[in-house]
Amino acid sequence: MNIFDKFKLGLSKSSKSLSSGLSDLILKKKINENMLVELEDFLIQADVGVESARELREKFASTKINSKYSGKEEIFKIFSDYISEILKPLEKNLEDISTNKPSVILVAGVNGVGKTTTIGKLGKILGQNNKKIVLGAADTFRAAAVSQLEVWAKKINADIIKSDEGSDPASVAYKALEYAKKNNFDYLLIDTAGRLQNKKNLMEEFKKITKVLKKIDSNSPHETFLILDATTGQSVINQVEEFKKITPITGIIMTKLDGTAKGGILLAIGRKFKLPIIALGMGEKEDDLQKFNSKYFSAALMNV
Ligand SMILES: Nc1nc2c(ncn2[C@@H]2O[C@H](COP(=O)(O)OP(=O)(O)O)[C@@H](O)[C@H]2O)c(=O)[nH]1
Ligand SMILES: [Mg+2]
Repeated sequence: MNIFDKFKLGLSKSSKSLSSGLSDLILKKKINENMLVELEDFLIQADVGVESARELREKFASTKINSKYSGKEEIFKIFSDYISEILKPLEKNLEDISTNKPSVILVAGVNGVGKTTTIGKLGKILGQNNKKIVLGAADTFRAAAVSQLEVWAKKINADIIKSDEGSDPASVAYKALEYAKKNNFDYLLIDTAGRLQNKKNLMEEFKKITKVLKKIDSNSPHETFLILDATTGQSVINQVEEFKKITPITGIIMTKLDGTAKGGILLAIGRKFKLPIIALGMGEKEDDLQKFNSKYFSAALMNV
């Protein structure tokens, strides 16, 4: 399967609901004020965000389209062009982050969004061309979190640095970076716990992790990726806002796009926060993380 096909498959639920909804609205009704209001409502329901819904409505209103004669593709293209316009500047190439040795990537996000799984998949991508990967198990809150990361380390042939359940996450991060540096690793990916309900603790934890990493390399962590679960809908907006207060975010990875019909949420996030988008999770397996590509995303979402 080529990469575009993977995007199409991963976004098929969203694409189906968005494109059939739009077809119903645009092609079966006359373009008038009522229809435009319906269109905006539909887009808001599809989780693209209120700003994007309004802008899309305006774009559509100002375009001279005679629905009788225009092909569906032509109309969908207006939408897919808008999506690329917003998301293209946010593409961030994974290869560009490898200028440090080791490059330290801290992974943040609330419980269950897919942090550990994404670290495994990301490690597989970054480990191509014999790059050496080590994982730091700094989610010491649950023993299961460490063993889950161990399974991934084996699967992708990476090393892992861990400690006992309940031990200090910052000390794991420190040990992991020490190890990565001494053994000439290319990437260190650090897993963290995501108890956002205890924001003060989480903030302290991130502060401490960052502080000890800087003792070894003052520029680290080089990246902090926030993982967002697309199936949780509008609450991801709140998660970005909260995590931005906790630690500087250098990129976003959205997971579980395969499990939702509301993949338009990526547009809402992109439009609102303008944070770089690194990759998209479209399944649970090791090859189910795709580097972000705005063209593929918009074309797959709009089914053009
Ligand atoms: N369908 C689907 N499931 C995912 C994806 N990413 C993660 N998951 C699943 O989400 C669940 C939680 O993932 P986990 O990595 O443990 O989340 P964490 O608590 O943030 O570390 C697991 O069952 C994963 O297999 C994805 O892109 N698609
Ligand atoms: Mg985890």
